Amino acid sequence: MTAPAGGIRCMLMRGGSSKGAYFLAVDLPPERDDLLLRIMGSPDERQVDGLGGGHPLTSKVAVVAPSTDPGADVDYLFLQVVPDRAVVTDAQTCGNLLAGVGPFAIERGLVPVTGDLTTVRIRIVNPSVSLVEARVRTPDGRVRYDGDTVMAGTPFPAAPIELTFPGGPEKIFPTGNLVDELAGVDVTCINAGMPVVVLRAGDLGLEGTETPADLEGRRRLRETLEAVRLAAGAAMGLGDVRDTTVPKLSIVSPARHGGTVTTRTFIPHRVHAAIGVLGAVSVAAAVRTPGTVAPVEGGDEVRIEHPSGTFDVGIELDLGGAATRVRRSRVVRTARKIFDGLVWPRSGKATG
Ligand code: NQM
Repeated sequence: MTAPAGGIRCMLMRGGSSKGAYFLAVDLPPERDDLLLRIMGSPDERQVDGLGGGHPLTSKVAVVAPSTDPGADVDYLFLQVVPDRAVVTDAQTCGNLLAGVGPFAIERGLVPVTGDLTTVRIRIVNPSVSLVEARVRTPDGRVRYDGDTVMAGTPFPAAPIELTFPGGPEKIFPTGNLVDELAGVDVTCINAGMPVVVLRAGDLGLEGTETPADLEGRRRLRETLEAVRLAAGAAMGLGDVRDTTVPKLSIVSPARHGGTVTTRTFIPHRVHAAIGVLGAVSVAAAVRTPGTVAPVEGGDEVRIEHPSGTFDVGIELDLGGAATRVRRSRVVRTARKIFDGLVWPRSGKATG
């Protein structure tokens, strides 16, 4: 196959602490995955021949379309393009790229501006359907990206985007237990929007404050975590997770800076520079549910400490042991349009 002569319409955006390529679904052909690999520069750990930044956090794609659901304005499909392998997976969503979906939908004319603040109702279509409301600053009839909101994991301030999730999956403890022993380690398997395995740092011989590079350099630790993850995939009903990016693994320890808990999160093989959005919602639900591996008493506000700062999650739970449910959660993110134009994929075939 050769590259299309005219290029493909694409917007590059920072969404939260991640970066990705945003497309309208109508601008992508049916043989989408192979095309996305060539656009992003995969498989190549540096992704030097494409838009990807050589890390899972900067190798992401959002596909947006008008929604057929009367309760939503747009549908958001997230695709993780693995940098060093010819893999595009829809097994997870991404709450960071989600921050850019509202602005993108407004910029592409899918949602009209309604005063200083425009609410975009987004239907997340993978891995299962859920709804979220994004409140985007739109003074002067346009998306405002500039602002004063500082977000850990991103060095520069920008305009806030409030994301409100009116609920979570039916069953946030998919194994039916608050604690499971998997591959010899006590863990809490939770999914309040992102499947996460929560482990205590002390059980792994860690302090919990190690740097991402230090953790990624520990071969034995990575082997243990992968054994736990594969067992968790089966226990959480996700099947064989060898080639997918879920579940994530969050290693928790006591807060050091006045927050609720310290985290280091494998996503699942690289260590997150901060923490994912829905990953943070899952960790917040785990720490506020008595009986998990890391319960921390407190109210609806959870401050998660991570390698580059803190992440605040508002979470309202209906507590009930392993039957606990999320009533509502909310986070504040920022996003920024970096580039809008046409992207030319390399020619040839990325797979096979
Ligand atoms: O958990 C990284 C990110 C994410 C996902 C990952 C995310 C989320 O920071 O909702 O945002 O865990 O793969 O972009």
